[in-house]
Amino acid sequence: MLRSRRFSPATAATVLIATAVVLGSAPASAYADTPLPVPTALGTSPAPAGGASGDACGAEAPYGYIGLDDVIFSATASWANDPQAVSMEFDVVGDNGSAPLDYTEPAVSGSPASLHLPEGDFTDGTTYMWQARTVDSTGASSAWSAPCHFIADHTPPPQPVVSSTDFPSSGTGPVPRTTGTITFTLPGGTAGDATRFYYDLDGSPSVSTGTPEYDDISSGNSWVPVNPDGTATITITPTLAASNWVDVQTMDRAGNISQPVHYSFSLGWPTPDVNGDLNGDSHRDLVAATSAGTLFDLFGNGDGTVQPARTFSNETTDWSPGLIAQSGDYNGDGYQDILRINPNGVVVEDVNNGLGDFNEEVVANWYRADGTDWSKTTQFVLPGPVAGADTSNLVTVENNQLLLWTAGRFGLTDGGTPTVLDAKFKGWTVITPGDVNGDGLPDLLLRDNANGKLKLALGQADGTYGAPSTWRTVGHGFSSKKYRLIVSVGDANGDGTADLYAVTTAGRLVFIPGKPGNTFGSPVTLTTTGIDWTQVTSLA
Ligand SMILES: [Ca+2]
Ligand SMILES: [Ca+2]
Ligand SMILES: [Ca+2]
Ligand SMILES: [Ca+2]
Repeated sequence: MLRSRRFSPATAATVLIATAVVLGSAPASAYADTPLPVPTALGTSPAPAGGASGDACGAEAPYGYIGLDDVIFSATASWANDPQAVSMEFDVVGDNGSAPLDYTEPAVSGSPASLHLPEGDFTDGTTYMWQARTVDSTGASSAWSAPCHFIADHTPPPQPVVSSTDFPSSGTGPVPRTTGTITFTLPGGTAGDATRFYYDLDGSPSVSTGTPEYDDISSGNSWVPVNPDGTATITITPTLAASNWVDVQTMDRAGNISQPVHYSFSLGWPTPDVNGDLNGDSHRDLVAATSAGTLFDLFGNGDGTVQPARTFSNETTDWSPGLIAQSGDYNGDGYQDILRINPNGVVVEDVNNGLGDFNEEVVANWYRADGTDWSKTTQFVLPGPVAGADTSNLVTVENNQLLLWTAGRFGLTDGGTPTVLDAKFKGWTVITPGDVNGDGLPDLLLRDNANGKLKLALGQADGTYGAPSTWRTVGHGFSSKKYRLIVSVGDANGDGTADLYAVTTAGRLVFIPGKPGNTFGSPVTLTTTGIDWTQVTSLA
């Protein structure tokens, strides 16, 4: 009779509740030939941390911890049909004698049903057991699920003391780009329940105020595990001149974090890097942008060879569409920067942090007098500073004209109108070897793409280069059929002559050493760069 589909729902509910009381167990549904389903896949968000099972339920002791945060309980059940609106009942019971938290939430067959309770519903140090069951509108219910557990931990961990002999908090430390250590120490000589120190070097100051929150850690921060004695040591390479800082917060097993500690230290000023050196080791380096949008650094070894190409994961710029050029420090911090024509046809400055990491882009004042942009530029190079200067004039090719733009740290000068160096530059490539004749003025190499001749144009005191008729042939065999890309970063092997790097049409990077008298030696293939040179679209 209890399972009759013609039975009155109201009567059935009454009978079922009475039966449940009498029998002390959950009755079957009045409307299905099978009992209501027992929920499975129980879990909380956040999941309990630091417990035995490591799952989201906490089935077995020792139970895990949930910190200062709201808790979302979820459970799933499936049923064939739903004539009487099956829903999910959650029952959460603390071991501190407080009233159970019992709520019934809507449910959909096969999908998680959830209950969201605020962090204020939970008491620090209390162990909670919770279960779920399905119920329908007749009052019928399934058996309870197997119990889940967690312990509420609302006590944030202590702040660490920050110390460093390499980077002392008073006085002036070493020069930027010195690698050294900083130590975090918790009071009492023990980790307690602290698990991690989150830290950020020279980042935005942490915004935590008042009660520390569970999830205030910025996603970009690094972390180290806390040793049993409550300490951890990090190794860093700060790059800013003068003022640097580290922000650190302790995290405990439940995910609670301490208030931040702000540790500031002062460094000296870097000696400005030479042109072409992107990482401060005095060796000339290359940068290569690919069609996939990646920028690779190829740090020179000082002998013309380069190290395997490397990228920096924090560079989010899409480098694929634009031309890049290097030579000059455009923000005055002593580190060599990159200029780039971005996809909008705008010249931007990509700021080097001193390690070859260009993660900050500045839209500066590279405005042309006629109001047009740089989208028609087909070649884009920086010849290098006049001796004693930080920044370089700009040379471009546009409409088959070789153009000189006088420029400084803050962009184009002289009103943003170019000087035409050669009005018939079709089929030529401009290369920037720096000052090859030692007069302090940067010179140019010009390649005839078809016949492979290299010509030298000496820089003049007024910044120009003399008419093409004065360019002197200094090399042969450099045709574009052989070398798809060809550049110079000056003297890469330290013998006093400007050298060349080229990408062959077969997809290899070669080093071509300069020889006395402005001639060139045999190309040397560099085989250990680790990148596909057929994908490189711009080299500088
Ligand atoms: Ca270097
Ligand atoms: Ca710079
Ligand atoms: Ca010169
Ligand atoms: Ca050389």
